[in-house]
Amino acid sequence: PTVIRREDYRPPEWLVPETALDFSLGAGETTVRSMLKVARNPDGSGDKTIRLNGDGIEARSVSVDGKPGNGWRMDGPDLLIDLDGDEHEIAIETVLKPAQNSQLMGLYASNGMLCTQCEAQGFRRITFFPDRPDVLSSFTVRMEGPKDAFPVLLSNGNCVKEGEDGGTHWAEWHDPWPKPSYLFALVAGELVSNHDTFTTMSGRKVDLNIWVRPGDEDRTGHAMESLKASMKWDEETFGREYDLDLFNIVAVSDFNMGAMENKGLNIFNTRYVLADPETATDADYDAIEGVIGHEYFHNWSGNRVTCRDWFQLSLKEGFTVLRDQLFSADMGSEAVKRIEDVRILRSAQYPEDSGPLAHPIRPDSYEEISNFYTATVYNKGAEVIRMMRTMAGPERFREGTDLYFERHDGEAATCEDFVKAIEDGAGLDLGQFRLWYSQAGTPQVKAKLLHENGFATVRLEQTVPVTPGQPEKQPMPIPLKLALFERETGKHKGEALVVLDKESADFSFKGHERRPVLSINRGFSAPVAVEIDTTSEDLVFLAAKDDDAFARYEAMQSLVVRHLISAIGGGLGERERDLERDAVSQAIESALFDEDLDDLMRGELMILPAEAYLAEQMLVADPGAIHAEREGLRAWLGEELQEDFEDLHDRVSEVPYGRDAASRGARKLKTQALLYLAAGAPEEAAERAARQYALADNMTDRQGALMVLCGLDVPERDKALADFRKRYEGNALVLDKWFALQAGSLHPDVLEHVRELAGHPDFTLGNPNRVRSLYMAFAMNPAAFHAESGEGYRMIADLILKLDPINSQTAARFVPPLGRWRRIEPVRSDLMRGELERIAATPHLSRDVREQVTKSLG
Ligand code: HT7
Ligand code: ZN
Repeated sequence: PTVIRREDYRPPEWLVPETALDFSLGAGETTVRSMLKVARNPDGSGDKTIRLNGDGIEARSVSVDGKPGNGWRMDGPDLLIDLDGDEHEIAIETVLKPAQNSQLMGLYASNGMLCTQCEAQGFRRITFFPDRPDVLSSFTVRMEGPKDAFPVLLSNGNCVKEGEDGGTHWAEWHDPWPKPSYLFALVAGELVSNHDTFTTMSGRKVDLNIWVRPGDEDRTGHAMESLKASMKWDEETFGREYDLDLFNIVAVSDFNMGAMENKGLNIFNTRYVLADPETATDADYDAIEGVIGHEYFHNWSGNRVTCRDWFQLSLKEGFTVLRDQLFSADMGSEAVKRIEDVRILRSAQYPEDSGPLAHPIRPDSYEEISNFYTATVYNKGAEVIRMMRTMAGPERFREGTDLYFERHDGEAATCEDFVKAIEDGAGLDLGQFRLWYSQAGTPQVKAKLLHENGFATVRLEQTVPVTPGQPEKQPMPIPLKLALFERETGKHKGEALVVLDKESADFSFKGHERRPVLSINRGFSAPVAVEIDTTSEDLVFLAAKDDDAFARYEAMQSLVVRHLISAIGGGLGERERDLERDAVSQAIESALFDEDLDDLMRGELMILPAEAYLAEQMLVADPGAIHAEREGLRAWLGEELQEDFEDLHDRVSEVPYGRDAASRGARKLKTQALLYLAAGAPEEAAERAARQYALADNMTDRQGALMVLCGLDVPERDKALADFRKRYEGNALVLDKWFALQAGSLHPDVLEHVRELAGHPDFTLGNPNRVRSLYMAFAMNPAAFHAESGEGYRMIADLILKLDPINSQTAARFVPPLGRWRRIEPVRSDLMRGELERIAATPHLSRDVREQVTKSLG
């Protein structure tokens, strides 16, 4: 396999100041004529050969400076031409078959329309080009096609000319902003738009369109509101103004990821555009707001300043995730958003960091770049930048980002450029901090509180675990916010920020006559795992009293994690277990009745730590034991607090539907309460859930009730499932939920259900949303995936092999769950490894799957 290394970066030999593309569109066949004005790069080595990347395409003709010729050759998939002068014009014709493009990279057909996906290396599936992010070009795009099939023709920038000739029509688009090929986009199809406008801070009017299939326009209101809010927020918070007169978003049903930030023409998975209360949950609404914001924010962090090479991916993704997190926090509850973000980090990124695919946020090498669109690059990347913001404070951080945008506008930059700009602009010394970019692994911090002579001393020790290719690690600077609570008053004297930058250090605070209670990593100020030497009483105290919402949640989680881990390990006698369960029950009960809490936050405090997170706490995990103990605790709490949960469910069921926080909080609690009740007294709960299902006037309640019913072996289950399917006939996104609820359920027969669902007429491997809804929900369902028989592992391995030739990017995303084998008990571990070996032994694997499987076995 060819390994691409960061250290091998060389500037491009040739630049492409101008690109003109001419598309003759057809779903069966599309002809692309490109004209590239190329110029020798003064920073290159003087090589006279230009390398134009290609992938699965053939050149029908090539000419240089108007002369067709054969002075070109192929080098694998790439086209090479020797050029004598410093400037030339290269014309190339390629022919594509969009309807046959099941990989969904390059130009493809989706639901009758044509659309593109070029990041990271899809442009080379359209035409030959130096397909690397540091080659920026001015694009002019002409497209023509049958008006009945493709009434709307869109590309980046502005439409400068259009016309028609019989049944054919054409449009020419010009993007005034030079951009790398990965930001190119084209869409052609039968689309209708929700149109609005936004006036920027300098008074420019921008036309906004959200394009969808006819019939879907009524479900675009929330996306449009989110877009306008994003534009305003970026002006106010980061001083960034939009820079074109037009901003288009198109929703497509077949898409490998969430959305794509193409300049002036964002392309979205329908999932992150379409919503109304009847078909979208509160979580869907939040996700739409977050993704719309994310893609919009890329206009500056990604497009105006782009990446020099793909190793710098976190430069745009980590920063943009941080920006979208701050945006969502400002739009709703800051505390709840922080908790949700940490939950994602812990369940998706921590396992990555402790497994065979661990990599730094700026990787050193890759075989297939698509495999590096990871939680590490995105979410840990955001945490790393958030730490800089915490150390600098928001105002100085803003000075740093202003300097970054000013210095690098129009450039292809590096992570180092970003750090330097923050260092200079915010006045921080980030010398040692750069280790966060190069070292993988989640740092482990041990915290101990010592108390003597009125001094409280926080003793901290860090270790950074060994990860593949990184046997030795250096201590990292870890900014930790902490507070010391007086037991009697329940108050502290102010929060401190300490930076642990050595293997160990003591931080002393005077004026503590009595031993205080330590609250540490408040607000999750650093993406580390903290092991704190404290008592359950202190955790109960913090769970009830901490004034930092995240720390309060954390104390509750720690209390439960601590109990479950010792119970799973078999270290608790019957009596001890009951005592510990009592402590958990009391903590939950006090959260249920705390009048200072809003319901959204109350809902967070009720969520039990995920099984994947519990597994992370153990060197070798037994998924069966984890599942049994966690569900056992839930059932015990469900019985113990049955009346409380019933009262709670009754109370919140009275709250009418609205998009406000109180109403959303009520819905969150409704389903949380049902989950406990279903575990404690399944039959009674089934009735309650069926009632919630029947009375629901919104998808959050309906889906919540159905989720609970799906996990129970009761007659109400099948009835509700059949109703759900019929009620939302023809709505693909809701049908995805129907698949996912069954595959992700607690029902003992999930494996059988998934097998049956895979043969359902509505199931297809051609649509990534549908594949994820069935199989990712299953792979993330610990009890089913880790079935002792190994059938769950076999099912996912079979899927990978079947999906690989159809959509290798999506197939490769199913490898990491199997790659956890080293951290699983021996019987299951062997079965998991066996499936990986079976995949590895299969001929003709894609580069995507091969890289993930080889590394997972290595
Ligand atoms: N920047 C976008 C990445 C993306 C992508 C990458 C590989 C294959 C398909 C893809 N679709 C979109 C998404 C984002 O982070 O904004
Ligand atoms: Zn992004």
